[in-house]
Parts: sequence; structure tokens; C-alpha cells
Amino acid sequence: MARTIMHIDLDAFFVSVEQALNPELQGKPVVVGGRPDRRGVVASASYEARGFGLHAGMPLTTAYRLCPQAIFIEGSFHRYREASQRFMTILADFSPYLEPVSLDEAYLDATGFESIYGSIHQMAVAIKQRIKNELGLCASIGIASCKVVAKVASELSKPDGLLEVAGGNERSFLAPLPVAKLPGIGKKTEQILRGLGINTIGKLSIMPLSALKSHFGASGEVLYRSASGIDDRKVEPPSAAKSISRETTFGKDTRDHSWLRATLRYLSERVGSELRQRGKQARCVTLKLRYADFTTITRSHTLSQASDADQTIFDIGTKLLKRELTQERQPIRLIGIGVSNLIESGKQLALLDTSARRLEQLEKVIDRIRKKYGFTAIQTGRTLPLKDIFPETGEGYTLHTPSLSR
Ligand code: TTP
Ligand code: MG
Repeated sequence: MARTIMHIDLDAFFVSVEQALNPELQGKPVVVGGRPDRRGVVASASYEARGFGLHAGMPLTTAYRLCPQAIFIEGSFHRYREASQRFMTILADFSPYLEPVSLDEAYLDATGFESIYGSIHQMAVAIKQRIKNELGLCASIGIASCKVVAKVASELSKPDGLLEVAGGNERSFLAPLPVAKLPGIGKKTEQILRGLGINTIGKLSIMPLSALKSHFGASGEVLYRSASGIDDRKVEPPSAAKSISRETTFGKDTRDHSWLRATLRYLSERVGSELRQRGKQARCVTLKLRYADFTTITRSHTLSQASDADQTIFDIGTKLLKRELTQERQPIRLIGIGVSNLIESGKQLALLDTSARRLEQLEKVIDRIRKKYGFTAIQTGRTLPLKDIFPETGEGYTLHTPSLSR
């Protein structure tokens, strides 16, 4: 059956939240990321700032050189998280088939719901209007028969855009676009494709599948299908998420073991808490580290029995961390922990081990208290050293949380 899928992404999200709160910032080049004399990168640049060549990921010092008149703001994560929640709540009013992808981005399966609004176009206008009226933010919306085309369309329509690709036109819509517009094509893939003389999505779509597979392995097939506008991934509401992870970047690179462990403990508790909230247990735990030189590694361990216990996630994470620290001498810039291979909690044989069961009960109680009074209402002994750096929200400056990899 033909589907109607929307991809909705807020424009210059962090900056726009700041501009909505402080009208003096509107219409100006604004950067969220920090003071320009400090280490760090641009997290979000207003479209006025983009006119000067500024973009996310650019070092703040470069941004300042290109546009010294820009207003540089530190940013405040709890404001973005709150705006994100309100954004998702608005979207959920339009269709229950909502899949948040990051704080400011979601897919909505609108199939069948458009008739309420007259047309899919009018439904999208209504969504944009509510977001504008209630949050003071601009959303760009792409509409298509599948996720990948909807996403390309919303990106292309920015800012304040609305672009509908009619069913049957997926291929011809994508064909003239540069390959870099296709989700999943990063700098490296783009370079390889350029070497092969492929610069447009159209050219990519007529490459023999076998050639793409030989260059890109399993992802060659995904490339091949996306380039033709074929994508049968469903819009999956969060409960169907395949992994949960939390990560944090340190203000200063570190190799301090107790600090790393305390952070890991805190992140494990957040992951465990979300797992239990979703009624899931995990079979696989993954540690992520980014070193001072930006090399990023992940190390995974598969459990013999699925678990949703903070302690188990933390123990495995600690083991993986210890092993890694003996092999690599560089200081660490970012640490993250994630779980995947999720199953419904009820589906596992009853826990026989009573101490594990006690632990499970304790964590349920902690979850309840936290739900009522906020995450930092209870600090377990091992996260105490972190209280000073996460005073308000109990959260590091972690972007794209919750990270729901698919
Ligand atoms: P994006 O949607 O990629 O960027 P954006 O909303 O600022 O701009 P637009 O969508 O109009 O192109 O990311 C959403 C937010 O995520 C962004 O406002 C800040 C944060 N972010 C970072 O912190 N670092 C990054 O490298 C990126 C890409 C985003
Ligand atoms: Mg955005």
C-alpha cells in the first residue's frame, strides 16, 4: 500500500530556541556553541550566520574569523530538551506513528490522516503553524512515499520549507541532486564516488549493484536502493527502538580513572533507566570512546542473558574501558555507553538469582523517585563526583539524545 511519510526538521534548532526567547537575536548572525575564544565547535548557526560560511562542526575560532560580528551563545541544553519535548508532543497530535530521530527531527507516518485536513499539504501547513504559534520555531517538512525521499525533501526545502514529492516521482526528484544530499553519504563515500565519476544521485542509481557492493560492502545495497528512492523502512515509534545510548564530552580531555568510572556509572544509570522505562532488556553493551585526536572506537560485549540492570551495564562498560585503557595512552575526549539487541522484558525466563532480583527492585524504586523529582534526586555513591558538573539537569552536553540508532 502506498504510504505518506513526513520528515520534519526544525530550522537552526538551538539558535532558533534562543531567538524565540530573546527577540533581540532575531534576524542576526547567531551561533550556539560557546564563546569564540574557547575551544569547541559551532553546534548551530542561524541562517544569517550561514551566509558568512558558518556551519555546524566548524571550530569557533574559524567562525569568529569569518564573522566577528556574530553573537556567540553558550547555549543551554535543558531549554533545547524542553523545546524538543513540546515539538514531539505537537507532532504526536497529528499521527501516533511518530519516530523521533534526534531532538529536532522526526518521521511521521501520515497515511490515512491527511483526509482530516483536506490534503497532505494542508496537514503539513497545520503542523508548521502549530510549531510556529506554540514554540515560535520554524519547521521544514518533506513529504514522500518513503523515509529517505522525505528526508532529502525536507533538507532541500530549508529554511521554513515544505516540499512534497508525488508518488512515482521519487527517482526523477533525486536524480539531479549531488550524491552528498543522500543520507548516509559522508565525506569518505562521496570521495570514493567522485573517483568513480559519480557526482549525482541519478548516476549512482544506474551503477551496477555488484560494483557498489564491491566498493562499499553491505552498505552498497542500501546506497543502490536509496539512490532509486526505494526504502521500505517503517516509521517506528520509540518503543521499537533498537538501541539506547548516552554519551558525554568532557570539558577537558582526561585519563583520570575514577572520573571516567563515575561518568560511566552515571551514563549507565541513564541507559538502564530508559531501558526499564521502555520495558526492555538488552543483550549487548557497547562502550564508545573518542580520544584527544578524535579517533573514535566502540567495543561491544554480548551478554549470555539479557539484562536491564544499571550494574550489569556499568560492569561490562568498566571491563571494556579497562581493556581499552591498557592499549591506548591518549587522553579521552568523549565517553559513551549503549545497549542494543533489545527484547521485551517479560520474554526472558524469570530471574533465578535473588541478588539480581533485589537489584532490579531497587532500581525500580530509584526510577520511581527520579520520575517524580528529576533524575538527580538520587545520586548513587558512584556518580557523586559528577554532581558539581551537572548541577541542574544531571546531564552532560550530549547532543542527539536520546540516541536511537536503527
Ligand atoms: P540539525 O538539524 O542538523 O541542524 P540545525 O537544526 O541547527 O539546522 P538545520 O536543520 O536548519 O540545518 O541539528 C539540530 C541541532 O543539533 C542543532 O541545532 C544543534 C545540534 N547539533 C550539534 O550540536 N552539533 C552538530 O554537529 C549538529 C549537526 C547539530
Ligand atoms: Mg534542524
